[in-house]
Amino acid sequence: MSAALPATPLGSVLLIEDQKAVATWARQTLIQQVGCRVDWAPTLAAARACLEAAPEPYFLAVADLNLPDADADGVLELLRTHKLPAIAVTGDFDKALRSKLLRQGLVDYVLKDSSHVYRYVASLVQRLWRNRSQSVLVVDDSPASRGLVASWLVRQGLRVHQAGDGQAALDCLSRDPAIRLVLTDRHMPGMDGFGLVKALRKLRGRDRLAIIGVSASEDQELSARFLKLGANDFLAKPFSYEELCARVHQNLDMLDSLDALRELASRDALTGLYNRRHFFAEGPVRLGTPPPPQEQHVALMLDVDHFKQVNDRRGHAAGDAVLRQMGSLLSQHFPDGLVARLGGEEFAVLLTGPLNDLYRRAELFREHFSQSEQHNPVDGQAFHCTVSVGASPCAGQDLDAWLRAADARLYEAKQGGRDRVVWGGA
Ligand code: GH3
Ligand code: MG
Repeated sequence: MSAALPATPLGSVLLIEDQKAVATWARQTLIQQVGCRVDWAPTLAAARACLEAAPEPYFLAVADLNLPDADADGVLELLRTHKLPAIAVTGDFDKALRSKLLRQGLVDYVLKDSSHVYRYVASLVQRLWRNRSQSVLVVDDSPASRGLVASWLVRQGLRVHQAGDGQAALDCLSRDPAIRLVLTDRHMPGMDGFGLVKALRKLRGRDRLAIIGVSASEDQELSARFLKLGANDFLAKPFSYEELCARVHQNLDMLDSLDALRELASRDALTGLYNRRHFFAEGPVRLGTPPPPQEQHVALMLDVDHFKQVNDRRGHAAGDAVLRQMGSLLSQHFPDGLVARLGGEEFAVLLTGPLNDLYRRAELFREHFSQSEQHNPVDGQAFHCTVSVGASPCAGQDLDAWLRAADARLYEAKQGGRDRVVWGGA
């Protein structure tokens, strides 16, 4: 379980656009909103040069289809040759162009009809980047329609599983618990779409798994029943590529937003460590998992020594810097632990391993913290702090009793002169 917020490195986008002002605007929006690298090519020749010189393949192209040295066919040909997924941004649009773009396997197209266009493109780029790590499941007994929907979703960069009936879908979900969205047809042999929605909802709520019901449009009762049984959304057959993408993206966006909210609610803003709430929600899960043979669960309670003096003598900002340093060292030393700031200058870590190992690691952490230089961000002065640690192996299934034992050892460490680890049971 990682203790600090994960960073997501983003890929590079090739922006093909001949008008400098538009390209500048598009580039800025992509960088600010998505955080990706953007290379700009004003002509087809420049785009070809970028593609040949790029140290790593581009993740996506955002391409204007009318360039001084090429028309739409030329641009599409280059993208196809380099197998580069692309979003077309175009001013002229008609039915023929739409079917040509979709036939050529473009990920999407956007109409250049407002100043918001690149904000929309940026949100699409962000979605497509996230899709690379998202699994979805298409459930339909017709291999032809299942295959078509699956191929459209693959074009969106998603990892796609397929199943021919409800039972096969449940088996697939147990093999890949990372599946985030299920698109299910109504009529199937064995367990049908309604049965599948019911079974899925017993496993996961609407905030963890999105379900889109699919069926023929004439029967309005079908959509109502899908939704009442717990589906998040409904698609009436026949649907277009664009309609499918919009629904799938909306549902995945909703799940991502909920994940981000959950993540925010479980973190301490100052240190980035988990907060007290998350610690007490996850602690019992750890406690309930028996340790491997020869290993034990151990709780560490840690408290910065004479921390009030740091605040009083050097100011609150210096105190905050110490707490941030504590957070960063704890994450470094205990990436396998449940690490949290319980409040103020009090931290806790739940670890699992051979006792001798954990004892050594706790000592090593204490030593590293005492030796590391703290910096006052206001006057730049360097100073040192120490930390006291109480460590207690787990004896039973009561998290509070376990933590009380570690806290009693922490008290002994303070009484014994601070800057030490005291180890022992209740
Ligand atoms: P001991 O060695 O016995 O642990 O003494 P101490 O001074 O560290 O402990 P005490 O409980 O007396 O003081 C803790 C101080 O931590 C008091 C409080 O103002 C300060 N504190 C709590 N939260 C924060 C914070 O977020 N930032 C800063 N800068 N100070 C904080
Ligand atoms: Mg203290």
